[in-house]
Amino acid sequence: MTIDNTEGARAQIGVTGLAVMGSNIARNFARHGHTVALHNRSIAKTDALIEEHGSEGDFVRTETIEEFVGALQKPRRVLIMVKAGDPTDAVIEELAAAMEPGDIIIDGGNALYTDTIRREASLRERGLHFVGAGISGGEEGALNGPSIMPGGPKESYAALGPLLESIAAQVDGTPCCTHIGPDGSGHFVKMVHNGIEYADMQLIGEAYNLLGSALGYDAGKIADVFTEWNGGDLESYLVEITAEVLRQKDAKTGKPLVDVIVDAAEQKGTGRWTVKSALDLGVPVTGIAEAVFARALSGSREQRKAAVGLASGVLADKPTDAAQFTEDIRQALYASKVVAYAQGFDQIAAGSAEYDWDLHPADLATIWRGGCIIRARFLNRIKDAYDENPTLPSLILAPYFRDAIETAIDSWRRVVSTATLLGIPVPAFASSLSYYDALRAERLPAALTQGQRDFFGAHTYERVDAEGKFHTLWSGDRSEVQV
Ligand code: NBP
Repeated sequence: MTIDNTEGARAQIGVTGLAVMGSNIARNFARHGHTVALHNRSIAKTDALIEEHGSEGDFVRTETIEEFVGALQKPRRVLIMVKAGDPTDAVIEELAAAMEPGDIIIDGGNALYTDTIRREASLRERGLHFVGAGISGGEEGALNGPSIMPGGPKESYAALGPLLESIAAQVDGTPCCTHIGPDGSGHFVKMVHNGIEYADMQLIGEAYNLLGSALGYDAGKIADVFTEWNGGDLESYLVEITAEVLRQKDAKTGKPLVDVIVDAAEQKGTGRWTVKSALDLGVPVTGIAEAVFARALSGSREQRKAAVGLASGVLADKPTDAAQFTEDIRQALYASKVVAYAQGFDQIAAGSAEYDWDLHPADLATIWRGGCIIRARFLNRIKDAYDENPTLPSLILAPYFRDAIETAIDSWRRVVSTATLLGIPVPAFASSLSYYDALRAERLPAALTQGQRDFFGAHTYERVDAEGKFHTLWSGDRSEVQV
């Protein structure tokens, strides 16, 4: 049932799901002069928001879905900010029953993009617009300006875009929000964004570990290194907060907080989703995969406890030139980060081709420059690279990044080899370097793989000097036949 109370239908946007993300986004809308209808399954969160922040703007308190929908101007725009998964389906169903054709439902939760594709198709059949919007920036971003990645029907963006752009982060006068593409594309790029975030955090973690384990720096000194790095090419939100976390003292013990935090990293699943999707698409996202596995290994606490004391073999001496090794680590971090982003953008290109989304990498680099967790100075360089050549075969081949890696390559090799000789794990640094070496190799051992596959499974191979598929009669006279 729809209650169309025209007099009362004054809200430009409705937000349902008023936990931390939803209430901060609702406040952000209100602070930008929009009238916001509020709804939450349990009324307590709605009332708490109005009591604590009601003075920040124009809110409409509603209790039932019908009241909520009736409070909205047409076309009605409702942002769902509930727990991803079944709760989202339940809320969509309730809303869809109360809404009319042409209305817009936006899911701002961390939905799996295939769920978004399914939901969009089903709501389209009912005449409703469904927008799967990736939102990055955590609680703080939601309140003060997130990066927003809305997918879905382009025509709904005309009614929705200006609202979302008004609350998004702004960089150089450009909002960190743009229409991404059809159906699940917004949540897909948000997923890859999170995957890149995993890789970035793992690389920073490896740099921190090297500074501590190879150079003997304490947390405070490592914080200073990160602060210095943040003044250069590595300038980014994650590098900035790394210094802050490392500088934090534990009130109870007086030690650096990081030294009393259990070293087992948790994950909510978007990194894992990114890797699963990359496996399906056949895209090597080695940096992201290593980051997901590194978190899993860190969390295997019983196994790790049992393995402490295993032989390290003879270890090399620690580097004597601390300044040089610190610079080597900085270079290795930058080069590995370029690889992680290159792989993430490859996955976006593959997803775009698979689902016919026509995604624009330069647009993504633009809206990731502010508001989101991976915001970084070098996203400007990525935007420039794709503006110059939208069909770059790999980000690594853009002149700017090619030069950056050429500058970093000797340092990168020294870091990976030194870490190995010192017994310090650097899975993301090492796999990124191996990826780079494999990408630039003229010949790969895949020729042998093809020979083996033909031997045991008659899977055939191609020749470097002739067209077609070939098979060697391995269990016969070993002559070759064309198939
Ligand atoms: P949560 O993910 O903790 O979800 C809590 C909200 O979901 C509450 O409003 C709760 O209502 C509602 N809800 C649940 Br649980 N089951 C429901 C159901 N069956 N029907 C209706 N409502 C239901 O909140 P959050 O951390 O604010 O995140 C919201 C969304 O934003 C999630 O999808 C999350 O993945 C995504 N996200 C979070 C972040 C972040 O940094 N936290 C960043 C980006 C995106 P109740 O009050 O009645 O229990």
